[in-house]
Amino acid sequence: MDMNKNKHLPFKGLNLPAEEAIKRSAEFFELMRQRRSVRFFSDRAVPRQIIDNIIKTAGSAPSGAHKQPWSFCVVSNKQLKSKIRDLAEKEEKINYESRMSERWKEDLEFLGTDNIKEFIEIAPYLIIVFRKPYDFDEKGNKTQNYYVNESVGIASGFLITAIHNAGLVTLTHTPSPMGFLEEVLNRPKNEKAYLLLPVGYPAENATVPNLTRKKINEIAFYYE
Ligand code: IYR
Repeated sequence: MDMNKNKHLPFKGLNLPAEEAIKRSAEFFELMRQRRSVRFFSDRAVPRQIIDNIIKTAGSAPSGAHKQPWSFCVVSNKQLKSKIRDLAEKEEKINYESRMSERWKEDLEFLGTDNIKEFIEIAPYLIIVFRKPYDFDEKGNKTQNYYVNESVGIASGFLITAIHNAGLVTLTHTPSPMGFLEEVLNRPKNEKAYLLLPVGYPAENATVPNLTRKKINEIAFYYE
């Protein structure tokens, strides 16, 4: 690799002693295994600074050719949230009534979901993640982005992790087709809605499905 093509900077990393690294990795797992997708939100206010910090965290994700092919729209306006709820429910009604197969609906039964999406109005913030298949340079010429789905998926993972780390909850909501989000938020034509994340505190009486996660031996295969 020719590192002189473009100047590289020295990098040391965190450089933790093994013992410390083991402890931190175990503690981080303990934190992350408590994350759940939550569908019942409180209207308790969330400080804007937290929202800024979690989005900065999402923006630190790796991306194809470092193109950072994402935008994060933050909606707290009540009228706009109501409008988004209304449009999301219209799509979800068609999804549940005709677009989703019987098998798909059976697979979702344990979640107890339907086309009613109250959380869109109750959560103090909605973060709508957009992916950008292409961009524009300063002259307005189209530029290419790479591995956009992978990049935006990773950034969304960072975002969800940051939300949980701040003691907040979210849900990866995809009221598809999501073109209405591009229209209602007046996004440029190179932005495609990717995920809708309600962000807030859980409702006092919130519940989550009783689910278990795959064990390490079901998901990890070591070649030693
Ligand atoms: N988008 C619908 C249906 C739905 C689909 C999947 I895959 C889920 O994991 C959960 C729900 C809804 O939000 O209700």
